[in-house]
Amino acid sequence: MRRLLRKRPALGMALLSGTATAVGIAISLAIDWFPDAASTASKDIDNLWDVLLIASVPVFVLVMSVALYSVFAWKVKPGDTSDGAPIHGHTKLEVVWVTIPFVMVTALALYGWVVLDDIEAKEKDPLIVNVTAQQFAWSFEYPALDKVKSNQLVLPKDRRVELRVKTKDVIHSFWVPEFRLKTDTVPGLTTKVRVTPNRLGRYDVVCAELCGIGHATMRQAVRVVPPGEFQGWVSERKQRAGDGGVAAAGGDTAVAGKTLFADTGCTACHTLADAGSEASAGPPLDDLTKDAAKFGKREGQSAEEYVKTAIEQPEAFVVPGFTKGTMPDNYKKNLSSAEISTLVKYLSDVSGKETK
Ligand code: HEC
Ligand SMILES: [Cu+2]
Repeated sequence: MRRLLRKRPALGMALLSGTATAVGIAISLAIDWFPDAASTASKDIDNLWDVLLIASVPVFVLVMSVALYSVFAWKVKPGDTSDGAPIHGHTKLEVVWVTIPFVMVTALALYGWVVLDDIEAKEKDPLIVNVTAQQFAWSFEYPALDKVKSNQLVLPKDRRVELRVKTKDVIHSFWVPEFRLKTDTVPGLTTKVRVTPNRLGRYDVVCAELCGIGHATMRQAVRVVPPGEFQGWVSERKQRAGDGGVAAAGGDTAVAGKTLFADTGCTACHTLADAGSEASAGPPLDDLTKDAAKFGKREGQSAEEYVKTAIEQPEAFVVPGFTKGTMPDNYKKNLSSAEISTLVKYLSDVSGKETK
């Protein structure tokens, strides 16, 4: 190889670069870049990604080969302090290195545009979901389904969905990696994502734009369910909003509270032994009764009133040692009053008990 490079440098370089390109493409295609595909857009986007990789590797190898070759072939001799030869360009070469990238980039942009146009296509009668982002939580509302609200995004399989995404504060980014779709949430604008989920399962919606101290906790469940189950879920949500989930828990407020505590995402920030959560973005709630008595008295509130206010208006009193604005202040809006009383009852009961 060395002799070949010395005797016929062009042929040697071509052989080396060809091999590097083949190996590079093989490696980049073998890597499993994305999680399971769960929407009709996923396949198109994965193909687009592969084409981009196949197009990028040769460019990378070419640029690196020329750079490395130049470094070694025209290395200065020790003691040589003379200037390099004055060079005034090479028209043919310049035409080539402008034209080829221009054609490549244009072709790839066109391909990308066709794919985007395709996956964003409007379809008749989509299921509309209003998505609201705020530091540091997502909330979902189904305007055509009696304005059912939820902290989980539940979607029926194989139905076109239009997500209308807004933010109450800063820029966030709505991203469900399995759907391969992402949109920024921009103050003052409503951005849209159209998606047809086509794989049952439980995924996460994550915030993909650093948005403040609780950014990493801005992660909630997305469930794709069979259409029949979706209908059931909608009626169950309606019923839960009415009675705080007590009937669904067989009349047991403690069970209803525990379920609500987990489903609403409180477990993402609070430690509570009874709910099996161990998070530390917010104060541990196992000793809540102590705090409620101490801080509640200061505000002239009963313990239960203190807990209710802590959930409905977290800004009203900030537990020392924690940052104002970390706990989402949308629970009053997104939970029904029955659900909030279930939570208050549950937290007041469970934190009074000695838990292991
Ligand atoms: C993103 C993180 C986060 C989430 C999610 C969250 N909290 Fe909090 N929570 C906090 C922080 C931080 C504080 C302390 C600051 C404050 O008082 O506002 C707090 C304070 C509290 C307090 C007062 C605690 C005390 O010791 O006085 C209660 C009660 C509470 N949260 C209940 C809940 C419930 C119920 C949920 C779910 C519906 C929830 N939190 C969801 C972060 C969170
Ligand atoms: Cu965010």
